[in-house]
Amino acid sequence: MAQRAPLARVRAEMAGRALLPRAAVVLAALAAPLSAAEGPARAILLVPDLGASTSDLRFPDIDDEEIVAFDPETGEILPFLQDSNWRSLLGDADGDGRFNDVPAQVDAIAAMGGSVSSAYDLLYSFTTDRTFLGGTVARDGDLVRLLPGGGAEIVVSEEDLRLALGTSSDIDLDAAAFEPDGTLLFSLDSSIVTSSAAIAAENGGSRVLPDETVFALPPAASRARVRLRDADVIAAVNRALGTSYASVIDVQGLEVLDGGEILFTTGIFSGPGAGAIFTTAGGGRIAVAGGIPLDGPAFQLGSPVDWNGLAIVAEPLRPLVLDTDLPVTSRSADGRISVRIAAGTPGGLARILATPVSRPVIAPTPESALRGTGYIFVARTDPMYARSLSSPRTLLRLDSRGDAAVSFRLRPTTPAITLTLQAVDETSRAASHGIVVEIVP
Ligand SMILES: [Ca+2]
Ligand SMILES: [Ca+2]
Ligand SMILES: [Ca+2]
Ligand SMILES: [Ca+2]
Repeated sequence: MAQRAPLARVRAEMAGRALLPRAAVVLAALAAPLSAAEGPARAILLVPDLGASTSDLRFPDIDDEEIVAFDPETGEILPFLQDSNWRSLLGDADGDGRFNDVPAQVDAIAAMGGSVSSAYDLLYSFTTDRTFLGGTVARDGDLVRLLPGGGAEIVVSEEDLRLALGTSSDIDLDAAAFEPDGTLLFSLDSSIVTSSAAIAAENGGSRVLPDETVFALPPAASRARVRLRDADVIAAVNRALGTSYASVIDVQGLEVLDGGEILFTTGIFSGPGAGAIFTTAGGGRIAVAGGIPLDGPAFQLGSPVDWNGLAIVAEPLRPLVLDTDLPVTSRSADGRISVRIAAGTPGGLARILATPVSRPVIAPTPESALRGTGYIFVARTDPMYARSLSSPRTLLRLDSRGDAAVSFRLRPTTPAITLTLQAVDETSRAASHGIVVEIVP
């Protein structure tokens, strides 16, 4: 159980960091009722399974390694972490000179308490094993935290989960959430067979545990418990929908509220329940937040979808978005770097910062004067930083939605270079995540 000490430390670090600048907001949210039925508006973070399209034309496509933030008060859905942001966060992890080491797919996210404002405030599981800068190998059954500078720390390991489940099967974690006392709730992406008589007894006598099963692992425990059997999950969904599904395919996203109510997403990708967030409250319902039932239509989805990851945080989140369609841009012909900003202050100004990024990726700097992510992802020591701070070309007027788009033309003499760009809202001082653009000959 070697992960117990790191888990406690990580929880304290992440909750403490989040509480410092926003204590009043967080404490107010914690004091509010925490029932999903009548709870306060809060940010809901979601990872699509196999990609999704939304009818919000600002960001019509979401890939399955990307995370979106849904605001139940406004119904707005915005990218929280995109492909281009992963390039900035992870750098050139495999050392081939390219900043293209984006994870194939994220299959679990978990919030650790407190607020979430940057990618460093979540834990992740991936669908494949991957190696981070610094050499840390995250297995698909691990739950990891990202470290500034491109590294990662394994917070809960696949091996410890496998031992706690009493199985010799290879496991892949695909849903995770933490109760206030640090108990990990989790689910796996395929069925396993346990050799633990105690776990089998909790599972109605069967040693086979399907991928809808929700397990619980308390902080000091060496054995996992069955929190929800697959039959419990299927019954909750059928009660919520009035259906008679024999299967919900998979439990793919988990969150738990302070009262013990469990929210979950399933592998149902079409028909009733597709794209819904369910709650165990009342024996099974579609969760409600800000007065909105969290079914597929709530998310303005343009196509049937299911959610592969779920995390709910205690305060609204409106990430300042910086995005590019072309993370790899040729300087030949009429090459351009085109970027767009979204969700800034309507009618305000936003600054685009840009510098070359070194290999490996630079460590971002925490900047106490900034809101949003709270980090500077560009290289402040580079001369280009000062120029981007003062150039009239990098100051953009935002429209009535807080959006702007700009295109920089590349001269044929522009060297092959990798740039990091970041947006800062001049009014709110919110900072976006960084993006990376590779300029190639
Ligand atoms: Ca690479
Ligand atoms: Ca996984
Ligand atoms: Ca595995
Ligand atoms: Ca599962």
